[in-house]
Amino acid sequence: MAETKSPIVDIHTHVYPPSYIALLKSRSSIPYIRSFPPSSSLRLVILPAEDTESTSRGRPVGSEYYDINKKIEFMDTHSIDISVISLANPWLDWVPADEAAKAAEGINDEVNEECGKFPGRLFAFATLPLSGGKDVIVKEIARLKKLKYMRGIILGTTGLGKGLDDPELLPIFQALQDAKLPIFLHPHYGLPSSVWGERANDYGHVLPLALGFPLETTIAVTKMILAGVFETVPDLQMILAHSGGTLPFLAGRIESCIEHDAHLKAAGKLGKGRKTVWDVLKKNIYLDAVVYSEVGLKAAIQASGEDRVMFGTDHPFFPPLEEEGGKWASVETNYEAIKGALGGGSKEERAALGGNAMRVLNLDSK
Ligand code: 5CU
Repeated sequence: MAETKSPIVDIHTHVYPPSYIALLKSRSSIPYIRSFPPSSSLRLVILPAEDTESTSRGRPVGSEYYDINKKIEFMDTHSIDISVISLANPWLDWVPADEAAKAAEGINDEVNEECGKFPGRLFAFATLPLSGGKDVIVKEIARLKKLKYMRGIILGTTGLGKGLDDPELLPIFQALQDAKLPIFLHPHYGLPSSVWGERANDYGHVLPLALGFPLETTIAVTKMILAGVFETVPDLQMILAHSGGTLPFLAGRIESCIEHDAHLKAAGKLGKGRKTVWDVLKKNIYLDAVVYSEVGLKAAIQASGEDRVMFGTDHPFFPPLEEEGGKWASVETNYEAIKGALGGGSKEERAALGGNAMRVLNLDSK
């Protein structure tokens, strides 16, 4: 029997829908879009560390950030069959509390409609109205079940403002578990600028993106583990951006520090029933394959399992610096890492490229 071609699925790919772009253009503090004379070209400024008077202020922003046809073009260029799109950072974290419900409804409906223009090719992770408070968030989670193309939600690391170990988040995690909506956890805030030192502006975006983002994710998930979130909400499913930051590499150290902590022992937190970091990695966590090297990807696969890693691109971020047309080196590097780590043509490679995402995100049902 002829083998059916297995689809390639990109689970880490962003959009700023047109209404969000309009909002960004109306703002003058982060996040915002504007030009900086004498140049007339627009720049998108989103990261706390990049709002500086230098060439590292923001990034050029073109139609690839908001035009859904450009997403499809990019997918075709890179042989991607299906994309699970998500609003890019910083989502709706900054929206005033009384506007959050309406903003999330609007963005989620708009993204769902964009997916409907290309049935079978686009699905999405929704955005939560985090600043609106628990009731508003839980109501939106219930509404998401009625949006045809939604397959989970994207979340930053601040939660309701106090981090993901905040007990007030438990009903929200419970609602997501009950609705079978996985969390795509994505960094934005990095580490405090003081960590990067006086010459940080000389180094462009490298420090916050290469180190700040992955550490932010690692810290957020470690705090959830320490707070016992995965014992309280045992079937919560999370997909971690950037192969879990540094979590696969540091899991052993984190686990050892937990096991040797007298304070945790005295508080009765080391007893039977505790899920270890390894348990959480294998039962609650999926990892994207956006790590740009075979070494990092092998750590991710060893930590969570080859059935728990999923291809991603981070489009429209990391385009080639010179306008070249054609394929993006950032995407090709991730393809190469998957091939190198799992073997070209193997069933494990096919699973990482798309099979795992099809199964976990239920992408067969349109
Ligand atoms: O290049 C960047 O700043 C980013 C970003 O902000 N978010 C993201 O997902 N990837 C890259």
